[in-house]
Amino acid sequence: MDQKQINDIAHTLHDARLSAQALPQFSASLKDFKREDAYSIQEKGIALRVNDGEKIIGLKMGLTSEGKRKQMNLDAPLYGMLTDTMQIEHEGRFSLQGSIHPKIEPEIVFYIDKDIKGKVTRDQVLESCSAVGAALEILDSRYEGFKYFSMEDVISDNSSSSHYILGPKTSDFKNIDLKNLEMKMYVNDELAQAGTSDAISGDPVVSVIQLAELLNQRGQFIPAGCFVLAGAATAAVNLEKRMQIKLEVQELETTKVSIDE
Ligand code: OOG
Ligand code: MG
Repeated sequence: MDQKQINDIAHTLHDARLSAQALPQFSASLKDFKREDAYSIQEKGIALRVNDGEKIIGLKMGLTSEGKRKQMNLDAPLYGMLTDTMQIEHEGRFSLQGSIHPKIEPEIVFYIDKDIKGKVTRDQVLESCSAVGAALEILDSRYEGFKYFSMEDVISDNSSSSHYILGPKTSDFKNIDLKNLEMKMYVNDELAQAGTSDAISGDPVVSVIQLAELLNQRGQFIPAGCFVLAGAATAAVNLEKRMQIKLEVQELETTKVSIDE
C-alpha cells in the first residue's frame, strides 16, 4: 500500500468518526491489505488527532481475552492509542451523541513510570509500573455493523477506540495477585458481565509484555508516563441511554460512569 492510500484511508476514518457515519470495511475492496499498512493507517489517524490538539497519553491492548476474540470473531491481540480527549472522568457522564454503536467493557489499567522496550519479563513490567486500577473502555467502530471485520480493518480504526474511564489508582499493588482478581461489571446495579483477570492474556501483565513486543516490531516502545489498558476480560455490552455502569475489581477501587439521556 502506498503512502497516499494510507493517508486517504486515515482521513476517511477520521471523518467517519467526527461525523458519526459508519463505513463499509476496507478489506472488502482491498486485495493486499497488510498488518503493517493497518498500523501505518492507525498512526496517521492519530497524527490527525494530535494535529487537532489532542495528546497521546495511553495505549490499549485488545482482543487479549477469549471472550472478546469470540465476540469479534478475530484471533490475535492488537493495540491502539489513547488521547486525553477520549477520557471521561471516573463517576462522570458520557453522552451517546457523536457515537455510532458504542459498547463498554471491563479492563485493568497499568500506570507506567519507566520506558518498557522490546522483550521484557513480568518482573520488569511490574518494576516499571507505579500503580494499577480498574478501568472501563467505551468502544465504537467506524464500520457498519461493528462485527466480523478483518484485523486490518480494526487496527486501521485505532482498534475501535472511543473513550475510557480510569478508576482511582492503587499504588500499593505488589502483594496483589493481579492474575486472580474477580471482575464484575454492573448495568443499573444488575450483574452484566463477570470474569477473572486471568481471562486477560492469562495474566494482565502479559498483555503489557505483548504490547511492548508488538510496538518493538514497529521500532516503538511503551513510554514512561503513559498508561496501558490491558484488554477486556469479558465480552462488551451495548450502551444505551440512562445506563449506570459500575466495574468492581477485587482488591482495586470501583469505577463508574453514567450514560446521559
Ligand atoms: C476491538 C478492540 C478490542 C479489547 O479490550 O479486547 C478491545 C474491538 O472489539 O472492536 O479493546
Ligand atoms: Mg478494550
